[in-house]
Amino acid sequence: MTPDSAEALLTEARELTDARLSARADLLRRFPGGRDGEALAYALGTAGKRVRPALVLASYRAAGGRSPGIAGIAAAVEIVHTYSLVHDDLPCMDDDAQRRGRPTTHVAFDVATATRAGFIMVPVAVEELARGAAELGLDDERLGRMAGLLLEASGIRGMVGGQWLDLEAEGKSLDLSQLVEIHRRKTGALIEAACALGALAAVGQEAMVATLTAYGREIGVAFQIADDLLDATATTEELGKTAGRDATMEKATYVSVLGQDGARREAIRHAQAAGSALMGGGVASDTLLVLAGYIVQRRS
Ligand code: GRG
Repeated sequence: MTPDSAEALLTEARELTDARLSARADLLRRFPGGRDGEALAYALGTAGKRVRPALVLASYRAAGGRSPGIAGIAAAVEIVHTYSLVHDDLPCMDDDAQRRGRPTTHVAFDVATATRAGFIMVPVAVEELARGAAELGLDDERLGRMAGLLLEASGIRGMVGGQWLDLEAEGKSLDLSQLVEIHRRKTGALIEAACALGALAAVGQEAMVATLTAYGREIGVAFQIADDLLDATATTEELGKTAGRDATMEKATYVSVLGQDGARREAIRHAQAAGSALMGGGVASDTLLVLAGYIVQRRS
């Protein structure tokens, strides 16, 4: 049985992932311990939507996987995402005081502690990935491929590179091709990796990995366009983070380039392309289709 709604899948992903994150937080409170350990536990304990873990889970199942050990892979992706949020909120980047309805890590602790906590989370994510892979009985070659994929998506060719371009673009106007490049790397790369990792963990056919990667690539861009729209239209209470930051920071977004209606159309177009990628690859997953719809319609 697979969940028949996005909410059901997100709840399941949250329960599976949060148990792992909480166990990790307990370990980190002991080592490195102290203020760094507390900051790590604080960041890992914040309540996100768990979209990336849900995508790992749904992709794993679409590729035929059935083990609960997939939670380790989902948690690894969520830890990388959490690090990115901690660093994104720092004064040298988006300088935000609120995240997931709570003070950001550097506000609750201090900038140096939050910066260290972010860096520590990257190898912690790889440890979690290795543990999950062992529970799934994956061999070292597959683990190496999965770790390489996760780190490449997080690095200069993916998330870090996209964030860098995004910061450099503040106050400048961009065309759509520059914008899609930023969105694909800053946000899309990790979402694409979540889908690819789910497929790789199921040790299915390579064609399945390619199809789920193509789905993730489209849904990743759709996710960031929806984020642009929410920043312009939702409230701080709905978002749990400061609304309207993009305009304040003079960021080029889909909304500033195409307007709200144009941005909404692009988000839907990418979500439909994600569905077409599944169909083209012969992957029948209602859950992934439902998630694609959720990603463009969500209110937080
Ligand atoms: C060194 C230049 C440099 C970068 C470091 C900070 C960083 C790496 C990257 C930033 C990546 C980032 C925060 C992209 C935005 C992604 C995004 C839309 C986040 C919001 O995700 P949700 O809505 O949040 O899933 P929750 O809280 O629900 O998990």
